[in-house]
Order: sequence, then structure tokens, then C-alpha cells
Amino acid sequence: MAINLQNAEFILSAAAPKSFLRDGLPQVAFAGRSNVGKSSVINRLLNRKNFARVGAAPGKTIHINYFKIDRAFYLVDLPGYGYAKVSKSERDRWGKLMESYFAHPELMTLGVMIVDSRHKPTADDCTMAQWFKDTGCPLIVVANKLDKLKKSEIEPSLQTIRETLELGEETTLIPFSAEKGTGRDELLSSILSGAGLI
Ligand SMILES: Nc1nc2c(ncn2[C@@H]2O[C@H](COP(=O)(O)OP(=O)(O)OP(=O)(O)O)[C@@H](O)[C@H]2O)c(=O)[nH]1
Ligand SMILES: [Mg+2]
Repeated sequence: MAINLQNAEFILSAAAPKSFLRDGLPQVAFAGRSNVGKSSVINRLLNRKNFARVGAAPGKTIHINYFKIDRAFYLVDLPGYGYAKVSKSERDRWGKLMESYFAHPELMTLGVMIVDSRHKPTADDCTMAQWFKDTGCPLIVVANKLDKLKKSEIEPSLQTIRETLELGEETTLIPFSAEKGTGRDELLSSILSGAGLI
């Protein structure tokens, strides 16, 4: 059965564990620093302009957003981290919500972690990668904003990401540009196969 990506709907924003969806459909969880292009990657994946931009000013609304795709699986947009201007109470709220989601690895089918291909992953990125690895779910790492790199910078950058995040051979690292569409088909097929949908 082919998945119809056009059939995508926003389901809910969870601010607390009681709202987490537990209906048994596969959940593909996206995480990354604020402004890394998480929403843009989701939009590019679905070939939609403004789909995954549910309200929030950067770093402000700390929610887990669920998008249901063709009644077959969920894209789970986890709240971004590393936004400089958030207060300590907001950071604590982020930590609690993320800890609760990651405390239920049975909810997650596949992790997609998005990093900026221009920069060495931050300490926060390394922590996030470790949280994903600890779930035991397969992980895909997306190196976004590739269009900002010169051709000669791409390979070294991918190497730095792999080394800094200590990615094993089993982890797919996809050079990506949400802006240009680079890597879109590879990410889509990695997600569908990682979530057991193809
Ligand atoms: N050049 C370039 N810009 C990008 C790319 N992906 C995202 N951007 C830009 O990066 C900025 C942040 O993108 P978002 O998709 O809103 O990032 P986000 O991670 O969802 O941010 P928050 O939800 O606010 O944490 C926007 O100005 C995008 O246009 C890319 O591949 N290339
Ligand atoms: Mg966003």
C-alpha cells in the first residue's frame, strides 16, 4: 500500500504526558535545535508550504505536535532546544516533557534528529542523540541547510557530524536541504522503511 502524503492532518499539541497518543500507530519523532529547520524539513517531506508551523514563536510554546499521515503513522514534532532567550522555567518544562516522552520508548518507532550541516553538533545535540540511542529505536540523522555549504565542505562536515554524535554504521546520515529539496526522497524512503511501512 502506497502512503498518500497529501493526506496529512494536525492532530494535537501535547503539553503533558496525559495527552500523549498511544493508539499503536508508528510514531516517527523529530527533534533538533530551535531554528535548525525542523518544521521546514517536515514541510519539504510532505511537499507542503506551511504545514508544520503550528503557531509557536521560537522556543516559546513547549508542546509535542502530532501529525497523522494517511491514517498510517504519526510525525511527532518534538519541541526544539538551545534557544537562547528562554527562561529557566521554560527550559525545565521542556526537560520534563521530553523526559516523559523518552521515558516511553515503546511509543516511538523511529527517531529523526536534525542538525545544522554548517556547524559541529553542540553539547545539546550530543545529549539529544544519546536520548534517541537509549530508546533502542533506529535513528536517522538529517544534516540540514546543505545549500549553505560549498561543495568541498560537504564531506568534512558529514564526517564531523558522524564523529561528534558518535553515530554507528547502522545510523543513516542524510545530507539535506529543506530549501532546495536535496535528500528529500532518501529521507522519505528511510522513514517509511524505518517505520516498517514499506
Ligand atoms: N538556507 C536554508 N535555510 C533553511 C533550511 N531549512 C530551514 N531554513 C531556514 O531556517 C529558519 C528556521 O526554520 P524552521 O523550519 O522554522 O526551524 P525550526 O527548527 O522548526 O524552528 P523552531 O520551531 O522555531 O524551533 C527559517 O528561516 C528557514 O527558512 C535550509 O535547508 N536551507
Ligand atoms: Mg518549528
